[in-house]
Amino acid sequence: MKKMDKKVYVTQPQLPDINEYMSILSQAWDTKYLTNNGALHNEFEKRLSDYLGLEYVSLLNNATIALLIAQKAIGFKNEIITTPYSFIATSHSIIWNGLEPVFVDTDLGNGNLLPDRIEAAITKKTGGILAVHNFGVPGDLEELDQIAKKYNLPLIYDAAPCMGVKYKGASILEYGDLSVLSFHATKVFTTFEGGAIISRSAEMKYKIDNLKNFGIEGLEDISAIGINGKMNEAEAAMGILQLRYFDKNILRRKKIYKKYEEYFESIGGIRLMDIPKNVEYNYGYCPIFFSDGKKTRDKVYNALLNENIACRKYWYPLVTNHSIYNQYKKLDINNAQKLSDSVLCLPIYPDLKYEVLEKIFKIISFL
Ligand code: T4K
Repeated sequence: MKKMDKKVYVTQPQLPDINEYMSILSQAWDTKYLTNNGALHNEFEKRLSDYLGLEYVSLLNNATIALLIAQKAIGFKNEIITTPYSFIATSHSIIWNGLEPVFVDTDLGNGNLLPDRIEAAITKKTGGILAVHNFGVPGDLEELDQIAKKYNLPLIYDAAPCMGVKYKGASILEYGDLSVLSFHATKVFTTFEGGAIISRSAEMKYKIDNLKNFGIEGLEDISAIGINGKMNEAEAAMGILQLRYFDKNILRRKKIYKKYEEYFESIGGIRLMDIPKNVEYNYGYCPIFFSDGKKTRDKVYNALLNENIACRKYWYPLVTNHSIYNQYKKLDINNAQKLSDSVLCLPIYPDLKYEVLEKIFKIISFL
């Protein structure tokens, strides 16, 4: 089999003509205003809020800082119930805030926290829930909401991969007290680095905007121990540009995902994640799960790599299997372990060539 000439990555950002970007960025050149709530920042924030149909949007420099700020703003304390099946930033952010993560299990369908496991883990020490819309697909949103309300616990969603995802016809970001988006280069929508926090009130947005700017209230007044979480003008210009093409890009991703779906349905033995019918997905990831776990997963991973096609085992190892996490509390997390041992994320991005898909199918069918 002929190797791919050029390395194929698990993802690639979608970049329009650079001149289009430069013409937006030139505004910052004209004003020499590069950051600290510049005109492009404010324009992107407004356009994003309109696009999402959500009133309270704050732009940040990345989702990790956004997670730190969100937890401070909502008042997370003591122990935080969270998932072991995520990118490491989810649980790192809890520990960076001086809090203790408590890991509970996920479902097997799409890797989201199981509401009954969350409820069973709640104690007097519990001071918040940090759930993830894993791979951008929601879990049981209504039930999580009810549990958070019943126990009076703040609920934050790490919605890093969720730009554009809809649940029951509206943005998935409407759920929880706060939601955090990532605009990293590996996400469906990118501002190089970047992120956002979606809040529910003008007061909360004000608090978040204050915390992301060192807590500066006025020239001689600091009202909180803030941090530098600001999005700069170059990133905001990119955001404005990305919004122009975003819907088209999702459609192109969807076509690729459907090809994968058709192929895996035809061969059996490998399943894709559960995407509920009431979800409009952004096709940010194409994870497949192998019924016999690591054995075939690793074989396929190595065979693809050998042909210059780089896939990723998101999320392997499980967060709780890193030795630096030994000291933190985990309950029964068997499903999460199973997912971590059997997942492979295949390349998916708007420019991905169908010939690459054909190649991937051929490699898999030979094994
Ligand atoms: N919560 C969740 C659930 C997350 O998934 C993430 C981030 C966060 C929180 C935190 O968000 P941020 O603070 O980053 O905004 C990446 C990203 O660094 C990370 O943002 C992302 N999740 C995570 C899933 O993946 P790596 O180390 O796997 O990325 P890397 O550099 O290996 O890139 C993967 C592939 O993407 C490359 O093989 C090629 C392609 N690529 C990458 C970059 C950076 C490009 O084509 N262009 C690029 O500029 O972590």
